[in-house]
Amino acid sequence: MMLNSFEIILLIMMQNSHPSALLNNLNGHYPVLYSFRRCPYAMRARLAIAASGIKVELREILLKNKPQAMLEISPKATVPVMQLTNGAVIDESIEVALWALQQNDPLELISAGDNNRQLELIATNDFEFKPKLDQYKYAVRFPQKSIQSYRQESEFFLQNLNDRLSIHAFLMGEQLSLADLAIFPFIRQFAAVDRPWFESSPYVALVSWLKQRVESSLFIQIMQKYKPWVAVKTPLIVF
Ligand SMILES: N[C@@H](CCC(=O)N[C@@H](CS)C(=O)NCC(=O)O)C(=O)O
Repeated sequence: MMLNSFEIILLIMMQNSHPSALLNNLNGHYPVLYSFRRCPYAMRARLAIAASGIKVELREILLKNKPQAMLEISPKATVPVMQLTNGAVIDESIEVALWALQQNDPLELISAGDNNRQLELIATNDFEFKPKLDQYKYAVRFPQKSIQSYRQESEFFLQNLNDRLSIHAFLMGEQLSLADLAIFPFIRQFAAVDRPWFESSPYVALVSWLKQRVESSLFIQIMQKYKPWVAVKTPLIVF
Protein backbone atom coordinates (compact mmCIF):
# COMPACT_ATOMS: atom_id res chain seq x y z
CA MET A 1 0.00 0.00 0.00
CA MET A 2 1.13 3.52 -0.74
CA LEU A 3 1.42 6.17 1.92
CA ASN A 4 -1.65 8.35 2.00
CA SER A 5 -1.34 12.12 1.58
CA PHE A 6 -1.41 12.63 5.33
CA GLU A 7 1.50 10.23 5.84
CA ILE A 8 3.48 11.89 3.04
CA ILE A 9 2.90 15.33 4.61
CA LEU A 10 3.96 13.92 7.97
CA LEU A 11 7.13 12.54 6.41
CA ILE A 12 7.91 15.91 4.83
CA MET A 13 7.34 17.67 8.15
CA MET A 14 9.56 15.18 9.97
CA GLN A 15 12.18 15.50 7.26
CA ASN A 16 12.20 19.28 7.59
CA SER A 17 12.82 19.05 11.29
CA HIS A 18 15.37 16.19 11.27
CA PRO A 19 16.46 15.80 7.66
CA SER A 20 19.49 13.59 7.97
CA ALA A 21 18.05 11.40 10.72
CA LEU A 22 15.00 10.59 8.59
CA LEU A 23 16.98 9.87 5.46
CA ASN A 24 19.36 7.66 7.40
CA ASN A 25 16.51 5.84 9.03
CA LEU A 26 14.55 5.08 5.91
CA ASN A 27 16.90 5.11 2.92
CA GLY A 28 18.35 1.67 2.52
CA HIS A 29 15.39 -0.06 4.13
CA TYR A 30 13.55 -0.28 0.85
CA PRO A 31 14.58 -1.33 -2.64
CA VAL A 32 14.67 1.72 -4.92
CA LEU A 33 12.57 1.80 -8.08
CA TYR A 34 13.39 4.34 -10.79
CA SER A 35 10.22 4.76 -12.78
CA PHE A 36 8.52 6.99 -15.32
CA ARG A 37 4.77 7.23 -14.81
CA ARG A 38 3.73 6.96 -18.48
CA CYS A 39 6.16 4.20 -19.54
CA PRO A 40 4.32 0.89 -20.12
CA TYR A 41 7.36 -1.13 -19.01
CA ALA A 42 7.53 0.86 -15.78
CA MET A 43 3.76 0.37 -15.35
CA ARG A 44 4.35 -3.39 -15.61
CA ALA A 45 6.93 -3.22 -12.83
CA ARG A 46 4.76 -0.99 -10.63
CA LEU A 47 1.71 -3.21 -11.16
CA ALA A 48 3.60 -6.32 -10.08
CA ILE A 49 5.17 -4.55 -7.11
CA ALA A 50 1.78 -3.18 -6.01
CA ALA A 51 0.21 -6.63 -6.44
CA SER A 52 2.99 -8.17 -4.35
CA GLY A 53 2.45 -5.69 -1.53
CA ILE A 54 6.23 -5.14 -1.29
CA LYS A 55 7.29 -1.63 -0.32
CA VAL A 56 9.84 0.16 -2.45
CA GLU A 57 11.14 3.70 -2.60
CA LEU A 58 9.71 5.18 -5.80
CA ARG A 59 11.90 7.63 -7.68
CA GLU A 60 9.94 9.23 -10.48
CA ILE A 61 12.28 10.33 -13.28
CA LEU A 62 12.07 12.31 -16.50
CA LEU A 63 13.36 10.46 -19.56
CA LYS A 64 14.86 13.70 -20.87
CA ASN A 65 16.76 14.30 -17.64
CA LYS A 66 17.72 10.97 -16.10
CA PRO A 67 19.33 11.15 -12.67
CA GLN A 68 23.03 10.38 -12.43
CA ALA A 69 22.32 7.92 -9.62
CA MET A 70 20.25 5.81 -12.02
CA LEU A 71 22.74 6.02 -14.91
CA GLU A 72 25.54 4.90 -12.61
CA ILE A 73 23.78 1.66 -11.71
CA SER A 74 22.26 1.03 -15.16
CA PRO A 75 24.12 2.63 -18.07
CA LYS A 76 21.61 1.23 -20.58
CA ALA A 77 19.41 4.03 -19.23
CA THR A 78 15.92 2.59 -19.58
CA VAL A 79 13.21 2.47 -16.96
CA PRO A 80 12.28 0.64 -14.85
CA VAL A 81 15.43 0.11 -12.81
CA MET A 82 15.33 -1.48 -9.40
CA GLN A 83 18.16 -1.47 -6.90
CA LEU A 84 17.78 -3.97 -4.10
CA THR A 85 18.90 -3.28 -0.55
CA ASN A 86 21.96 -5.55 -1.11
CA GLY A 87 22.98 -3.32 -4.06
CA ALA A 88 21.93 -5.75 -6.82
CA VAL A 89 20.38 -4.08 -9.86
CA ILE A 90 17.48 -5.39 -11.97
CA ASP A 91 16.86 -3.35 -15.09
CA GLU A 92 14.38 -5.33 -17.18
CA SER A 93 10.70 -4.82 -16.41
CA ILE A 94 9.77 -8.50 -16.56
CA GLU A 95 12.59 -9.36 -14.18
CA VAL A 96 11.50 -6.66 -11.73
CA ALA A 97 7.96 -8.06 -11.90
CA LEU A 98 9.14 -11.63 -11.36
CA TRP A 99 11.41 -10.57 -8.51
CA ALA A 100 8.48 -8.90 -6.71
CA LEU A 101 6.06 -11.76 -7.26
CA GLN A 102 8.59 -14.39 -6.28
CA GLN A 103 8.80 -12.67 -2.88
CA ASN A 104 5.05 -12.46 -2.45
CA ASP A 105 2.22 -13.27 -4.82
CA PRO A 106 -1.07 -13.05 -2.92
CA LEU A 107 -3.15 -12.89 -6.14
CA GLU A 108 -1.30 -15.98 -7.49
CA LEU A 109 -0.45 -14.13 -10.69
CA ILE A 110 2.52 -16.34 -11.54
CA SER A 111 0.66 -19.61 -11.10
CA ALA A 112 -2.48 -18.34 -12.86
CA GLY A 113 -1.23 -19.81 -16.10
CA ASP A 114 1.57 -22.05 -17.27
CA ASN A 115 4.70 -20.06 -16.49
CA ASN A 116 6.38 -20.59 -19.87
CA ARG A 117 3.21 -19.71 -21.76
CA GLN A 118 2.88 -16.47 -19.80
CA LEU A 119 6.49 -15.53 -20.54
CA GLU A 120 6.10 -16.46 -24.20
CA LEU A 121 3.07 -14.18 -24.60
CA ILE A 122 4.87 -11.34 -22.82
CA ALA A 123 7.88 -11.85 -25.13
CA THR A 124 5.57 -11.68 -28.18
CA ASN A 125 4.26 -8.40 -26.79
CA ASP A 126 7.72 -6.96 -26.19
CA PHE A 127 9.56 -8.16 -29.28
CA GLU A 128 6.88 -8.49 -31.99
CA PHE A 129 3.96 -6.24 -31.04
CA LYS A 130 5.80 -3.31 -29.41
CA PRO A 131 7.88 -2.42 -32.51
CA LYS A 132 4.64 -2.38 -34.56
CA LEU A 133 2.93 -0.30 -31.89
CA ASP A 134 5.76 2.25 -32.06
CA GLN A 135 5.42 2.49 -35.85
CA TYR A 136 1.65 2.95 -35.52
CA LYS A 137 1.96 5.49 -32.72
CA TYR A 138 4.74 7.47 -34.38
CA ALA A 139 3.67 6.85 -38.00
CA VAL A 140 4.86 10.32 -39.06
CA ARG A 141 8.41 9.23 -38.25
CA PHE A 142 8.04 6.15 -40.51
CA PRO A 143 6.74 7.64 -43.79
CA GLN A 144 7.48 4.42 -45.76
CA LYS A 145 3.96 3.16 -44.99
CA SER A 146 0.61 4.57 -44.00
CA ILE A 147 -0.64 4.61 -40.43
CA GLN A 148 -3.35 2.15 -41.49
CA SER A 149 -0.69 -0.32 -42.67
CA TYR A 150 1.11 -0.11 -39.35
CA ARG A 151 -2.17 -0.64 -37.55
CA GLN A 152 -2.95 -3.68 -39.72
CA GLU A 153 0.49 -5.12 -38.99
CA SER A 154 -0.22 -4.84 -35.25
CA GLU A 155 -3.54 -6.62 -35.47
CA PHE A 156 -2.08 -10.15 -35.29
CA PHE A 157 -1.52 -9.52 -31.59
CA LEU A 158 -4.92 -7.94 -30.95
CA GLN A 159 -6.47 -11.00 -32.61
CA ASN A 160 -4.38 -13.37 -30.49
CA LEU A 161 -5.42 -11.64 -27.26
CA ASN A 162 -9.04 -11.27 -28.34
CA ASP A 163 -9.26 -15.01 -29.16
CA ARG A 164 -8.09 -15.84 -25.65
CA LEU A 165 -10.45 -13.32 -24.04
CA SER A 166 -13.39 -14.63 -26.03
CA ILE A 167 -13.13 -17.99 -24.28
CA HIS A 168 -12.13 -16.87 -20.77
CA ALA A 169 -12.10 -13.72 -18.67
CA PHE A 170 -8.32 -13.25 -18.64
CA LEU A 171 -5.44 -14.00 -20.98
CA MET A 172 -4.41 -17.26 -19.33
CA GLY A 173 -7.78 -18.48 -18.08
CA GLU A 174 -10.39 -17.50 -15.54
CA GLN A 175 -7.86 -15.88 -13.22
CA LEU A 176 -5.88 -12.65 -13.49
CA SER A 177 -2.25 -13.45 -14.35
CA LEU A 178 1.09 -11.72 -14.66
CA ALA A 179 0.57 -11.75 -18.45
CA ASP A 180 -2.57 -9.59 -18.09
CA LEU A 181 -0.71 -7.05 -15.99
CA ALA A 182 2.42 -7.12 -18.12
CA ILE A 183 0.60 -6.61 -21.42
CA PHE A 184 -2.36 -4.30 -20.89
CA PRO A 185 -0.31 -1.06 -20.56
CA PHE A 186 0.80 -1.63 -24.17
CA ILE A 187 -2.75 -2.28 -25.42
CA ARG A 188 -3.80 0.89 -23.59
CA GLN A 189 -1.15 2.78 -25.58
CA PHE A 190 -2.35 1.19 -28.80
CA ALA A 191 -6.00 2.08 -28.04
CA ALA A 192 -5.11 5.72 -27.38
CA VAL A 193 -3.69 6.24 -30.89
CA ASP A 194 -7.18 6.13 -32.41
CA ARG A 195 -9.74 5.49 -29.70
CA PRO A 196 -12.85 5.53 -31.95
CA TRP A 197 -11.22 2.93 -34.23
CA PHE A 198 -10.24 0.70 -31.29
CA GLU A 199 -13.61 0.93 -29.59
CA SER A 200 -15.55 0.07 -32.73
CA SER A 201 -13.09 -2.65 -33.82
CA PRO A 202 -14.10 -6.32 -33.94
CA TYR A 203 -11.92 -6.96 -30.85
CA VAL A 204 -14.86 -6.67 -28.49
CA ALA A 205 -13.53 -8.92 -25.73
CA LEU A 206 -10.20 -7.07 -25.80
CA VAL A 207 -11.90 -3.67 -25.51
CA SER A 208 -13.86 -4.82 -22.48
CA TRP A 209 -10.79 -6.45 -20.82
CA LEU A 210 -8.77 -3.26 -21.32
CA LYS A 211 -11.56 -1.15 -19.79
CA GLN A 212 -11.63 -3.39 -16.71
CA ARG A 213 -7.88 -3.32 -16.27
CA VAL A 214 -7.66 0.47 -16.68
CA GLU A 215 -10.49 1.00 -14.19
CA SER A 216 -9.02 -1.45 -11.65
CA SER A 217 -7.94 -0.09 -8.28
CA LEU A 218 -4.47 -1.54 -8.88
CA PHE A 219 -4.01 0.59 -12.00
CA ILE A 220 -5.40 3.71 -10.35
CA GLN A 221 -2.97 3.13 -7.49
CA ILE A 222 0.09 2.84 -9.74
CA MET A 223 -0.84 5.88 -11.84
CA GLN A 224 -0.74 8.30 -8.94
CA LYS A 225 1.34 11.36 -9.92
CA TYR A 226 4.60 12.27 -8.20
CA LYS A 227 7.08 15.06 -8.77
CA PRO A 228 10.37 13.93 -10.31
CA TRP A 229 12.89 12.73 -7.75
CA VAL A 230 15.76 15.06 -7.02
CA ALA A 231 18.73 13.52 -5.24
CA VAL A 232 18.74 14.52 -1.56
CA LYS A 233 15.81 16.99 -1.79
CA THR A 234 12.88 14.69 -2.56
CA PRO A 235 11.24 13.09 0.47
CA LEU A 236 11.10 9.33 0.50
CA ILE A 237 8.00 7.99 -1.29
CA VAL A 238 7.10 4.51 -0.16
CA PHE A 239 5.09 2.79 -2.87
N1 LIG B 1 13.34 -4.02 -22.18
C1 LIG B 1 13.18 -2.91 -21.28
C2 LIG B 1 12.58 -1.74 -22.06
C3 LIG B 1 12.37 -0.51 -21.18
C4 LIG B 1 12.18 0.76 -22.02
O1 LIG B 1 12.48 0.76 -23.24
N2 LIG B 1 11.74 1.84 -21.38
C5 LIG B 1 11.67 3.10 -22.10
C6 LIG B 1 10.57 4.02 -21.61
S1 LIG B 1 8.97 3.36 -21.92
C7 LIG B 1 12.95 3.86 -21.85
O2 LIG B 1 13.41 3.97 -20.73
N3 LIG B 1 13.56 4.41 -22.92
C8 LIG B 1 14.75 5.20 -22.78
C9 LIG B 1 14.58 6.60 -23.22
O3 LIG B 1 13.52 6.97 -23.73
O4 LIG B 1 15.54 7.37 -23.02
C10 LIG B 1 12.30 -3.34 -20.11
O5 LIG B 1 11.47 -4.24 -20.28
O6 LIG B 1 12.48 -2.81 -18.99
